[in-house]
Amino acid sequence: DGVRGQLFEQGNYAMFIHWGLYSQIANKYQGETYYGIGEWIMHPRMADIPVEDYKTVARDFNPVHFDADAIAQLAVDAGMKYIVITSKHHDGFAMYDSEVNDFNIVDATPYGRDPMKELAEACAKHGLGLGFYYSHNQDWTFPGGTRGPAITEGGEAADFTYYYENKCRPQVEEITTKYGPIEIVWFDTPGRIPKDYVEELVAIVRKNQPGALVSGRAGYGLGDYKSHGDMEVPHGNVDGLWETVDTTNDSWSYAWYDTNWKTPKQIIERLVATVARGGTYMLNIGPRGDGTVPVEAQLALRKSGEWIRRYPFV
Ligand code: JFZ
Repeated sequence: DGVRGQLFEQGNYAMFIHWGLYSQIANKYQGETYYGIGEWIMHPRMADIPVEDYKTVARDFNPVHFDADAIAQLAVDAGMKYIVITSKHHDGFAMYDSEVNDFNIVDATPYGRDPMKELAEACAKHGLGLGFYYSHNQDWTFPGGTRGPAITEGGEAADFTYYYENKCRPQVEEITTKYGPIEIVWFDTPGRIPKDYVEELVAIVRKNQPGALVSGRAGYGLGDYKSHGDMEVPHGNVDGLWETVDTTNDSWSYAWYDTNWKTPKQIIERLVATVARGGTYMLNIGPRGDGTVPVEAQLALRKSGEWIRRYPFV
């Protein structure tokens, strides 16, 4: 919890984690495989899953092999300085113990543990920073969220304000107060969210986490830095604070068929190309629904990490 911006100067290699109910589906739904980014499986262009059906997936979500300490150790071995994980993606499922909404990992699954709490503790123990991804505009399962249902469970019309006041704002309060000091709130896909809501969300982060960065994808230029297009490594120098987000394979979240793993050499090349141009490189892993991290991703991270840690350029 130092000076804002310091993170990108001192910690310009990070682990991104996409993990949620969609990891359980792994791009195979009702016997059929869908190709694309796994965390979008609900979407009409993918399996087109109705909200009520998607919610039942939580009953089988039991990531007993999730090991926060092992993931933190993997990040350390890779040479990374902090971890940013999906606290809530567009599907609306909270991967933490939310008092505000019971569509979350503690209240809606047999697992009943709070992995964000465990990860916060593991990061503190291993000297890593922690950040939370939070989908502030899109919420596909809560009434009024962008691409979400238009009516409440009681049959009343729900607009974006309904979603914002009853879920988004109070959940951003939660993720910025329940887990100790965090380094980043990674908002994404602002779409048409009204500007005053983004201003208020940024103010909440400032109040609760004065040292935390707000991602460029908060919207309206209100974030602290620029995010390049996904998986895009720039070909020239870029001014200011910026990052590139990238994947170890193709999908962000776990997809059963996705074996297009980057080699250790590719990882080092992309990291060097980014940090040499003044940026921060955040490389994603997608744990399975049972909490395990694919061994190929672990090997690529550890092998590249041997070289990265030998020459402390990040
Ligand atoms: C978003 C999400 O929709 C996606 O599921 C994933 O979480 C990714 C990291 O972020 O997708 C985007 C957002 C912005 C761009 C591309 C994909 N962009 O600006 O190029």
